[in-house]
Amino acid sequence: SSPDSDFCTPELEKAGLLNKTKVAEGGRKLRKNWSLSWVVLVGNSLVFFKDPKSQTPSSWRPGNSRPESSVDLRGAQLHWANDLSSKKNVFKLRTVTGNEFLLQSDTDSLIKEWFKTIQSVIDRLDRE
Ligand code: I3P
Repeated sequence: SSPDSDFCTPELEKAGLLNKTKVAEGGRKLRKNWSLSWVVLVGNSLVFFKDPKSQTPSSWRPGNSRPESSVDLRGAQLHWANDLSSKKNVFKLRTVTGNEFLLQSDTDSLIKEWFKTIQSVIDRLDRE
């Protein structure tokens, strides 16, 4: 990273809508609960927001920018995981803390781009 970026807002790598489900917490398996999520790749983190469109009026708040959760990509592992779902284009992200997420899109090009971009961030962190 350039010297300047250490003092500025971390670089926004990518953002978009993906289907997401958490499948493990600290290595403990969880029941799937797929939902559409607004996913933002920024700096060393993947940040998940609830899809505003899927929210009921009562759950909506002005400037609803509170992340649902955030994943540290340092030491994370990424694998295509079409064997783990009946859906197509699924990959699994596993964090060092043993949290596991499946991410999915029906659009082949879109999910390939996400995989490539997340992997490049993981690779960059591995080299640091
Ligand atoms: C799950 C739900 C998920 C499905 C999962 C089911 O049932 O249908 O969508 O995962 O399959 O168990 P429930 O809603 O009753 O929890 P996929 O869509 O990824 O296939 P699985 O148990 O084979 O993972």
